[in-house]
Amino acid sequence: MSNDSWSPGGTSRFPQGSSTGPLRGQAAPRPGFTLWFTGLSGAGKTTIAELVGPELEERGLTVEYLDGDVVRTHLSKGLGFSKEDRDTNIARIGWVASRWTRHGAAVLVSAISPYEETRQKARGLVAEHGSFVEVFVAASVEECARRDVKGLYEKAFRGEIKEFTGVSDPYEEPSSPEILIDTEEHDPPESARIVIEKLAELGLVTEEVRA
Ligand code: ADX
Repeated sequence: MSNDSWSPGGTSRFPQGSSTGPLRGQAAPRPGFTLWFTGLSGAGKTTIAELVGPELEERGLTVEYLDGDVVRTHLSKGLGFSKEDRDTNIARIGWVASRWTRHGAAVLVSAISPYEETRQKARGLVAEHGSFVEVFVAASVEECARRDVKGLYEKAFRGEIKEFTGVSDPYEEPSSPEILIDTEEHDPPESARIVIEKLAELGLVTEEVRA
């Protein structure tokens, strides 16, 4: 090797802890990934993410959650549900997800994210640093309205909430998600299992927790 500064005993030109230089004697950082749960309100995005998260932690991963409802009380406070505001919300979530992904975390995003093009932009940001795994959490409007966990569908049908996704606002289904879960067919634990199995297939986690 012409530059022997990386050989054992050599002196690194980079200060300890520099994010730009290799850290001698340490394994390369594990690439992170973002699991992007998209689907109607009430389809089960958050429920599944909250089951998958602990499974990932048990496998030694650092997990961060970015949930639309929560993000809208902080980073996206004040944004509404026009296309422009939803796009801004998703762009922000995508950007934060890409930063965490860059540091090797497993990021669990749960947001309706109704527009294909906007999800694709988030994918592009994350893919610069790690894997983007789109999870389409599918359930019909009728089923989500039947569940109506937050009582919002009833209001939307009465016209008391405008621009409500699936009722009076569009939802563009993902054209080629890595994972598709029909939550009318699978209960939450089964759905979480489907996600873990796919992550294992993609080589992002081990299927079983190592003892
Ligand atoms: S997104 O379209 O920008 O991705 P996000 O996931 O952050 O939406 O927020 C959706 C949540 O906001 C829903 O789960 C619901 O609790 C609430 N909400 C309030 N108004 C609306 C609306 N008009 N359309 C959809 N969700 C709404």
